[in-house]
Formats: sequence, structure tokens, C-alpha cells
Amino acid sequence: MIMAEAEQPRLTLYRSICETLKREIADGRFADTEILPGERELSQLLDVSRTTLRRAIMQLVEEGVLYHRHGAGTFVRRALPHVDQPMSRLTGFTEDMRLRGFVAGSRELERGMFPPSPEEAMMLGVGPNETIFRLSRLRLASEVPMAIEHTVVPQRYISDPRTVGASLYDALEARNFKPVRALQRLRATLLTDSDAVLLGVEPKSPVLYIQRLAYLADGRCVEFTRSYYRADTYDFVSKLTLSPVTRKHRN
Ligand code: 16G
Repeated sequence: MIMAEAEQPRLTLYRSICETLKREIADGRFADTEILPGERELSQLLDVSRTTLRRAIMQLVEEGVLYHRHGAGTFVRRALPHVDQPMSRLTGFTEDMRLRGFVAGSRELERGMFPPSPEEAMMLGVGPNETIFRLSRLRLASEVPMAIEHTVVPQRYISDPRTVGASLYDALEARNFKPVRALQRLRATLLTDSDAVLLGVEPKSPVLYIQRLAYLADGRCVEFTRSYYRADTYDFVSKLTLSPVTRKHRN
């Protein structure tokens, strides 16, 4: 039985049920299915009347903790991971998510060795006859889709697609080809319908389109990635300092 404070005056009992349910949700009690047990089962578990339970559920729906799906039941709204991503640090997705306490995951969309498109050849600085490693992934933070990434790497840095595991940067580091600097370009765009399905958002949702060109210390380009980051979970944050030139002008 879930422990609710049993001897509450009637008026505050449903509030206590709200708190109990919120605590249970935060502790991951319904995390597997995200669906709340039926009214009868739950009122027995909480040892309250169905009327009180219904009132508590209504309150939690109003607060956005729960939502009803027509004909399917009442569900727990999963909290969206929120990421403040510094613009000045060169890190990979797996490392970023680990640092934030999320479990990084990927759903692979494409992997293999291919001839480059003219744009890819130009960006990577490879000849049209060279082969490139292509990896497209849906990136997940604790199971929540966060971004779609299309990455290409010249064959000289990744020659066997099977050698890349969960993290591209780990694979490059293992070969001493981890990039040391990158140029990143960011703009707002709208998702295509198929990408919206992958990211689990409404069609034509706004996203951040990001292009990253990453380089080795000797200036060679090791990675060209085009990604679509969900606008509702990511804030890209840059630190600004007064430039020396501006300071001089003020004197
Ligand atoms: C980040 C990078 C991406 C890089 C990936 C490597 C941005 C916008 N993009 O998602 O360019 O390929 O990390 O991640 O930050 P991994 O090491 O987990 O494969």
C-alpha cells in the first residue's frame, strides 16, 4: 500500500493524495509504463475514496503532472530534460549528457562508408573520389529524443564503421583524432514531418539547425555534422566579455 497520511480532515485529504502521488511519480513509481493504475486499484492502494482520488487526479492534470489520453487512461507527463549548453566548450553529446546526469542514447538512422556529396566533400576538404564514414543518429537523453545528427568523417580517420560505438568522439580519441577546435553555425528552422515524428514533437515545430566543422590541431577537418536540436529542451548559452578594443574607446 502507498502510505498517505490517513487521518486527514476531508478537505485536505485530496491535497495529501496529490502530494503522495507527486512523490511516488518523482521516485519513478510509474516510470515503466507512465500510465496510472485504474481508479479502483489506486483508491485501494492509497486507501481513499474514489471521489477523493478523482479530485486529486483532476488537480494534478491541472498542474500538468498528469494528462488524460482519450480512451487509454491517465498518464504521467515525463519531465523534459532541459539543457543549458555552453557555446564555447567542444564536447560530444555522450559526455554532455553524462555530465548532466542523463543516460545518453542513440537510435541509429544510417551508418556506413559512402562517396561524399559535393557539399560534404567541400566542407571536409576531401576529393570527390575519397570515401567518407557517414553516421546519422537520433540522440536521446534518458530515453527522450533531443536531436537528430547527420555526421560525416573522412575515411582516413574512421575506416571501419564497426569501430564506432556509442560515442563518435570516444572512437576518434582512441585513434588520436579527437578534434581540438570547431566552428559552429546555428540558425532557427522548422522540422520536416518525418523528423518531427522522430523527435516526438508536432509537425513543423521550431528547431535549432546546427552545423559543426571540427578540426585537428594541424588544421585538418575531421568532422562535419548537421543537426536538428529541439528548441523546447535546449538553450545555447554564450559568455560575453567586453573586448579590449571597446575598453580602449571608453578611456
Ligand atoms: C555533439 C556535436 C556533434 C558531435 C557529437 C559527438 C553539437 C551541436 N554537436 O552532439 O557535432 O558529432 O556531439 O557525440 O554539439 P558522441 O561522442 O556522443 O557521438
